[in-house]
Amino acid sequence: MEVGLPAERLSRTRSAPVAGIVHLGLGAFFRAHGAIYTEEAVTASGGNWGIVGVSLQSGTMRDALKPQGGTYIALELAPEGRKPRHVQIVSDVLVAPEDPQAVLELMADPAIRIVTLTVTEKGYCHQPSTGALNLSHPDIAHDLSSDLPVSAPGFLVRALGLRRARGLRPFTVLTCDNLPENGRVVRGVVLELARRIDPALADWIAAEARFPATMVDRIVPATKPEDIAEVAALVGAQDMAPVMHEPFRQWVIEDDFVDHARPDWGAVGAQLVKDVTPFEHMKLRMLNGTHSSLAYLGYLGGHETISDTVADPAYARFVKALWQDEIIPNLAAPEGVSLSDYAEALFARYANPAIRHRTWQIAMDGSQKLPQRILGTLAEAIAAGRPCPGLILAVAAWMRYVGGVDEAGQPIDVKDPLAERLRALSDSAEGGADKVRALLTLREVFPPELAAQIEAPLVAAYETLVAKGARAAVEEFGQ
Ligand code: CS2
Repeated sequence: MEVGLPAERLSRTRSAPVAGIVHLGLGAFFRAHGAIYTEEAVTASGGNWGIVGVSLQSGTMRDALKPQGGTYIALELAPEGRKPRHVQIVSDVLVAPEDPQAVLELMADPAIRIVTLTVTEKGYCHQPSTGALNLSHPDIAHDLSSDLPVSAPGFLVRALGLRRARGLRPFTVLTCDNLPENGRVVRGVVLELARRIDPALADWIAAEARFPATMVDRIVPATKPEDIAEVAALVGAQDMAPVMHEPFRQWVIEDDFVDHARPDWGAVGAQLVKDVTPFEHMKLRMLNGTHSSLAYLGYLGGHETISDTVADPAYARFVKALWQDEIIPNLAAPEGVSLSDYAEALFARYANPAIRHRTWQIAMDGSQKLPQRILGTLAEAIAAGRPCPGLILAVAAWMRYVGGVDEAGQPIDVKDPLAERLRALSDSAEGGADKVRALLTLREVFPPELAAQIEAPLVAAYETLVAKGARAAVEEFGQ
């Protein structure tokens, strides 16, 4: 018996608009970002832009949201206080593995004009270092031979195939994942898969569908059991799937939609632009690049969250040096943006003590994140003759982390699609230098030229981490 929780369940107080959007991968991030922008856009300007969510893996989200009519609380966490909002734009949730045909029929419904996605980096089934579809991925192998798909690219291709067969217009595919040129990546994997299934379908998609790029930003830590209790106490009803988020949000969208059909996101603060690339690079390298660096070095140094990590003066100095000395000099600012101001604002966001964003959570899936977050900056810096010792230390910390044992000799729960291979590579060698060399052979992550260029400083950084520990290495950094 849970004590102190209200018995009443959260419930819908107004109907959702007719659905015009299907969202694949209904996790916390989209519910705290794209869903809220969409609800506000409909309130501001109208339109049939209700959202039906699809879970590609399990029924957990559907089981939590259905009894609440698809609604949930988004709790804004600012240093000065909390602000709940009852989000009601999601009308239904389907679970793809239970009934893939129902998901395809939904995506082929003429009322659906946009399919948005947050399936994480690994959900695109591409090679992170090249962007090409990974044909040996088991889900892709499955989707090539079955018309009931399991992967996100598979659902997009088969649903577009149904629309073509029925004489309908395609939908716009709007990716909201943290990948550089994310529109081009999703277009690439969809076309490659379609071409192998039906070349005429691929031609039609290439000519008629649209894959705008986006830059998405809001810090949304995974919901914890204590958050559920906090929200219940605050709103007086039980919500089994609330989302916790910071006040800041940004959404930059390439304005290229099939038949110009989209919600009026521009009315509620989204930026609709011709070229998203400079915004994506800025965000991925300055925010996500330092997030990952702080995650590995912070975790190894014994810090549980990002705000704890940057409250440690050694790490605060370190992250500021990463921005000023290593990342900004290799970045072209989007028009009208000051990168130093952006860095300052990022620091304040990281320091927000109300956001408990675990270093362990951000450390997940590093093999899929490192290339666009850190290695791109490194490659360009080396080409320009600028060393980046801080980013090298961060990559070394990732190598320590995926070795699976922390500085106190305790196991690390490494979550990564390549976790087993990473551990095997690390374990295949005895000393630090050989471990680094073994991990550098991972072609999914490190292009050969870059691997050769960073090997020596990486070995040195790794050995420092082993000898002194992450906190001391960060403390000594730059002195
Ligand atoms: C984080 C991101 O988990 C992670 O890897 O770096 O989720 C980050 O919080 C968001 O991209 C912020 O917009």
